Amino acid sequence: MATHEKLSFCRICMGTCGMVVTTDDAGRILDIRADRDDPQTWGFACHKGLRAAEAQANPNRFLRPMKRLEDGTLVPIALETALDEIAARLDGIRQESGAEAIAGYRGGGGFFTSSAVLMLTDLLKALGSPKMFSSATIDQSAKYVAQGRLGLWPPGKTPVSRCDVMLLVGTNPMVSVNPPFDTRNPVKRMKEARARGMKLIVIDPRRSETAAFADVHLQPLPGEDVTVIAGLHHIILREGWHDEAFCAQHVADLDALRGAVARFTPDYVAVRADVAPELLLEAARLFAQEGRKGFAGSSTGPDMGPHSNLAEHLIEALNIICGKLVREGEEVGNSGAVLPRLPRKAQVTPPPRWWEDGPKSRIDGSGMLADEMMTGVLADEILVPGDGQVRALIVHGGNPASAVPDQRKVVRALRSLDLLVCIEPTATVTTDLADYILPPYTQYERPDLPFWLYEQMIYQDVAYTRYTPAVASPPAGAELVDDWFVFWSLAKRLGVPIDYLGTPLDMQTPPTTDDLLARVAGHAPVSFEEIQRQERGLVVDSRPLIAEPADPDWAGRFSVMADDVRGEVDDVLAEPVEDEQFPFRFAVRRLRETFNSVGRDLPATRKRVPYNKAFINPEDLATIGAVAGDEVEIVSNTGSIVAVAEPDATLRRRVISVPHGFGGLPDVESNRGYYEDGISTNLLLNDKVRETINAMPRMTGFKVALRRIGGKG
Ligand SMILES: Nc1nc2c(c(=O)[nH]1)N[C@H]1C(S)=C(S)[C@@H](COP(=O)(O)OP(=O)(O)OC[C@H]3O[C@@H](n4cnc5c(=O)[nH]c(N)nc54)[C@H](O)[C@@H]3O)O[C@H]1N2
Ligand SMILES: Nc1nc2c(c(=O)[nH]1)N[C@H]1C(S)=C(S)[C@@H](COP(=O)(O)OP(=O)(O)OC[C@H]3O[C@@H](n4cnc5c(=O)[nH]c(N)nc54)[C@H](O)[C@@H]3O)O[C@H]1N2
Ligand code: SF4
Ligand SMILES: [Mo]
Repeated sequence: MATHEKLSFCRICMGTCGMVVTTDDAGRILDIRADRDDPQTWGFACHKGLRAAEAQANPNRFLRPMKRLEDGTLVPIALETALDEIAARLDGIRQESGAEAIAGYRGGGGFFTSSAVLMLTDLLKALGSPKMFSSATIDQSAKYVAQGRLGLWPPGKTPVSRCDVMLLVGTNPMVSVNPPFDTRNPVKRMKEARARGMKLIVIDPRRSETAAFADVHLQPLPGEDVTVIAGLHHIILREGWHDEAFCAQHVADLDALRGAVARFTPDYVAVRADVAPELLLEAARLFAQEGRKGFAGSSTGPDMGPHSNLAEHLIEALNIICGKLVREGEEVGNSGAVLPRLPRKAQVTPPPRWWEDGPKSRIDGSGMLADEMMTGVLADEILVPGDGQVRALIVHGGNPASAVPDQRKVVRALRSLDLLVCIEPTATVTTDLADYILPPYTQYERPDLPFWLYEQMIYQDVAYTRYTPAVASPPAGAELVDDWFVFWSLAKRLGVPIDYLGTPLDMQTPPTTDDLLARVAGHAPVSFEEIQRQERGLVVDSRPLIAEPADPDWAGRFSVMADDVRGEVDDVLAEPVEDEQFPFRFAVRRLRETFNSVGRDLPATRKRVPYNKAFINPEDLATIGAVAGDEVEIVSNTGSIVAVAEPDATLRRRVISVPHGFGGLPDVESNRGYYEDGISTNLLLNDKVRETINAMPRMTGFKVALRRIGGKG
């Protein structure tokens, strides 16, 4: 049989790695390799992306729509019949309990499907339900909260390639290939940046692959980012290292910030977060004084910890007080690839506090962010009786039974639903609970654009995008569905027209995936056909976009220390730091080989990572009398898990780090056990303590105890 090589790009993560995909005549993926001639990613690809052939042939893949019978067994069902039945059940629920009883959850698989990414939200809107949830609010939604309370700066931040200095807090982009670092071949770009003299400060309890590049590496206890960053503010303001002229023009309440950080002296930071005062001073000096261009950026470390909104707020406030933003006359990073190229004025849009208007959760009064409700209240929205109780959930490319704290409660909630529908390619702990499973085309089987929703949060220096056609075909006999087709078909059956990206969809004739992608790219400076023509993508507009001067009478200012923010600072100062019962802290971390719960069932991955280990500093391990391979128990105030200990000298002491995304369903006979599936770290978490505004649970930096159980069971 002949083989064919086609260019495409990987959509598992934000890396957008250019790939060469080899298929047979039937479109089966035989092989995949990184495209060395890719103009953006220069031959980079990782273990996950290189498993495309295995992923396509994964025996855990669903190849037909499935329906669960009364006795719990799953049987195939024709797509149109499944859609009829689902629509009828949604209609019944809508009539009995109102549209609010219908909810949606979008996970990573949904986010990375560019033609359909926002359409579940639009379907719910058309039905009249605000109950859209997503993985964003169990991730870094602190970034929305911080912007919403500080104010916005339209020119944005300096792209990585032009930074003199970077401060990275709780992020390991060399492995996660995630912002705030440039995601296009991050390792090579880091080496280049270091070679041209960029200074790097990293704050991470682990000497991560990213920290290994740092000039200064602070290794605080996890969960203390507020303490450490407030300490940096304290030093910078005390020494007068901030940008006074920028603050005078653009900041409303610098003195309030000064007051709020007064007690975060280097000594206080040392006692509380265990960071040496000299190192803190050096980090502050380097960030504020070394070069004008750069920024502080973060990811899950601070954004999943206690007081995550405040931590993120203080990180962004560092950029503001040091004037580390793209300034008047400077070039904006990405002027807009598929999002519109708009003029950017170097002036502050006052704090929009979006969540204060619009629908509120009946559970805790939390509002909406980016058209979504907060996933931290999803389980209660399902479980708590009353008007608006959620009875049906449509899951678009997500695995909430794995991803959402706390696992036992979420599983109970999902079980209690009248209807659970998953648009999902592979068997997961969530599909184990679903009434219907509609398997979609997987990445190489559909046309696509790169992840565009956060285009401007990815700090690249060009307005680049690319198109891929479908380069592979699904296995013979498969009946798959385009993600968007589910939403379109349900809307049609329920008689509600969908507005997609601001324009109504034809509800008689379905669009094609390319029609929808053309809509996504509707604001690009070049035509969609031109984007389609360029096999390796293109810079859609190479004219620099220069930040314009502020309007002369412009009154918008950043608010760096509003009253509610100050209240959170006081809460931090008032809370107890040590807890004798729980002397360790838990730290999130990601693995090279898996993507949350995705990919761990692939043979080559199982070989490398059969289950999730507990990473512990060797000296800590010795204090409990344990050695590598022993089972240890990790106990939090909510639950406990048992995992195999792996000594890890890159971790500071008093920290335990276990990757998430593992484990079967809890407390059921079908659970194959730790050595087959690992264990869910969400058994340690609860949704009782939630941050204000985004209801974010505490997923890192919480206190735990550790004890040895014994040898391998
Ligand atoms: N290979 C791989 N890549 C991924 C993913 C994956 O699962 N695997 N997941 C993707 C997703 S969904 C996301 S959101 C991104 C996340 O991207 P990142 O946030 O960069 O993810 P991590 O690699 O876990 O890096 C988090 C770092 O924070 C540190 N840390 C833990 N707790 C704290 C704390 O309290 N404070 C501080 N300062 N640091 C702390 C950890 O030691 C770790 O080095 O990655 C994406 N990319
Ligand atoms: N304890 C703990 N919990 C966490 C985290 C943590 O660090 N610690 N991290 C959190 C973070 S940052 C995130 S983003 C969430 C992730 O939350 P989720 O996104 O809900 O979880 P994933 O495991 O990434 O599941 C993605 C699903 O999408 C499916 N998928 C893949 N490709 C496609 C496709 O083309 N179409 C469709 N329809 N589906 C597809 C995959 O098979 C998979 O089941 O988890 C959060 N939960
Ligand atoms: S880094 Fe890996 S998972 Fe991410 S896009 Fe590249 S190959 Fe895919
Ligand atoms: Mo995430």
